[in-house]
Amino acid sequence: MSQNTILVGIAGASASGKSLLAETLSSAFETDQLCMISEDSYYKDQTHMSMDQRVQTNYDHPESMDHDLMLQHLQALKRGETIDVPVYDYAEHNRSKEVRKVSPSRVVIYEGILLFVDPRIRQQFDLRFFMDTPLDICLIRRMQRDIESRGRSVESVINQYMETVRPMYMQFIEPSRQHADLIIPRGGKNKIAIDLIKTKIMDLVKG
Ligand code: UZR
Ligand code: MG
Repeated sequence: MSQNTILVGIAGASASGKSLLAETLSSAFETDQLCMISEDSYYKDQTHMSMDQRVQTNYDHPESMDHDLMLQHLQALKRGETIDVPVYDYAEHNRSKEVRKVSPSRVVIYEGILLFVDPRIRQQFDLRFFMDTPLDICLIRRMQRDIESRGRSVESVINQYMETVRPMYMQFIEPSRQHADLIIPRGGKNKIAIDLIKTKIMDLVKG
């Protein structure tokens, strides 16, 4: 690969529409031209911990992420190297034995709640976007998603929200928005914002 890989970071609250924006953008590109990686893949390996301990982990705190590995991967992609991205197992609250091989396409989009917190990580991105979706909308979407697809109850979603999701958002994620190049209101369905971002990425792709 002779041309540099363009690294795009999309951050914001849990259930703010990061994945939706990333997926919408990726549909505008050829599959071999763009790929997406979720920050969830970089939750730390917790094999040495019991299930009881794993449940206690604060998954909204920067310490829960293996940002060292993510930094290595971002640098490797820039050098044109293929990376082995861990596959996270939500049921086990742990990194699985599987990896996903990702070869550096022209554009790589990372999406995740804590991407702009660690200065070493955020500096790697050529473009930084922050989803500015109102927190009440995020909570409602999270409630629907976690009950439908992660087997949670209303009580457990509310408890987690009050114990970690909201406080960590206030402490780490919200302040990290200052590092974004563009703040996107109303979530992943903002058509004008999507068009502008698409155009900007295409400009970079053309060099
Ligand atoms: P997104 N998360 C879990 O619920 N369980 C895990 O084992 C790992 C992560 C949640 C995490 C965070 N927090 O809010 C969310 N909690 O996944 C981030 N509590 O994912 O950005 O797609 O919402
Ligand atoms: Mg997501």
